[in-house]
Amino acid sequence: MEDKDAAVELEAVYTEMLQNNLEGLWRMTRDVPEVKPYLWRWDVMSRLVNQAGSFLPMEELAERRAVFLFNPALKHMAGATQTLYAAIQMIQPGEVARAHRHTPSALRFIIEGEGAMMNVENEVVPVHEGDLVLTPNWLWHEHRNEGVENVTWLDGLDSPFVFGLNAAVYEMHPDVYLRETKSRDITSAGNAESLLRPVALEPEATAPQHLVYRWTDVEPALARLAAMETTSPHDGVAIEYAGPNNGHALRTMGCWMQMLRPAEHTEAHRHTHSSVYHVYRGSGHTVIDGQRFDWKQGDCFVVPSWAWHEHVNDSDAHAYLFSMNDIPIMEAFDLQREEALTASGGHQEVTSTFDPAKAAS
Ligand code: GTQ
Ligand code: FE2
Repeated sequence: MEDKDAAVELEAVYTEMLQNNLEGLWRMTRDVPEVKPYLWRWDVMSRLVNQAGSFLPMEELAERRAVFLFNPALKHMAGATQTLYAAIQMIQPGEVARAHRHTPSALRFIIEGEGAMMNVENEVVPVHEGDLVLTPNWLWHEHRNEGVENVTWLDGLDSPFVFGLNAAVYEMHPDVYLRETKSRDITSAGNAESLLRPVALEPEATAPQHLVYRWTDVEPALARLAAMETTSPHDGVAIEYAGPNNGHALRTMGCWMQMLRPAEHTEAHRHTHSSVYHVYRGSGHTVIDGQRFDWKQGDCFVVPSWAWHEHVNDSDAHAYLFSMNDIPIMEAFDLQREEALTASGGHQEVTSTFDPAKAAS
């Protein structure tokens, strides 16, 4: 009888707690969205971006013709992971995506098409397939297509992280367009080797800030690295696009290019940082938490935090995987943790195969 009274009283305490926006820690249920591994196929993404684009002129597009990739666990926010936003952006000949700036930082990796010019704080940069262009936060940026074909690139932003901090601030340029429209070609490539750091080596804190990294520098850097065997069992032949933020390109995001040689199969590991991958060239598959994700050129996929993953090149050509990650955020707060899979020669058991048609939400 006493016990029953106590239970009733405790229930009343809980009710009153909730009415006052209080809760016992011992009653807490975890309510953190579990970001899922996922893969978006290039043929689907490019077809839909182009179809939408054929109906919508730039004026109707909130300034950018971008279609973002949302994680099925993050239906109410624009995020491929908790920290990383990714989108496919397309610009048609003659179009200008007007100037703006914002507190989220951004990167663009050019997927296909020639003739685009990116203006970052009045530096005008002609971009080509495979190039990486940065817009560190709060720099004005505008994009133009001065060519004769559509140009498509991958956008990467730290916007989910910045939104999570409630720190997103955005401004349109008062003059609509930036002044400089002619290239001063700052390609900055002068010393490509200092821009491209083997992932297997410790970063140097002092790399200069660069806005553009050329594929024509990255490809030979990877070939040299492969010859030197400065490779990691988990990442293959991998370079980081270096920058001044403890060695990383942006304060919040790092960028890598990984080369997988024919038949190369990396060993599985997991880490607290998350990554979004884009298959620049080649085909193969990645096993993420026991699930097999087959990929080919143009596809994008997510490796969530703390998910086991290993990459396999199934072809007899080199495969190149571009990726963005949130390593700089993890390092800033001392959250970097990593674990290697030691059992079974470092390989996971494959228990299922991902099918985007079935996995769509
Ligand atoms: O091109 O400036 O996909 O500001 C999302 C936000 C692209 C851009 C996006 C942006 C941009
Ligand atoms: Fe922007």
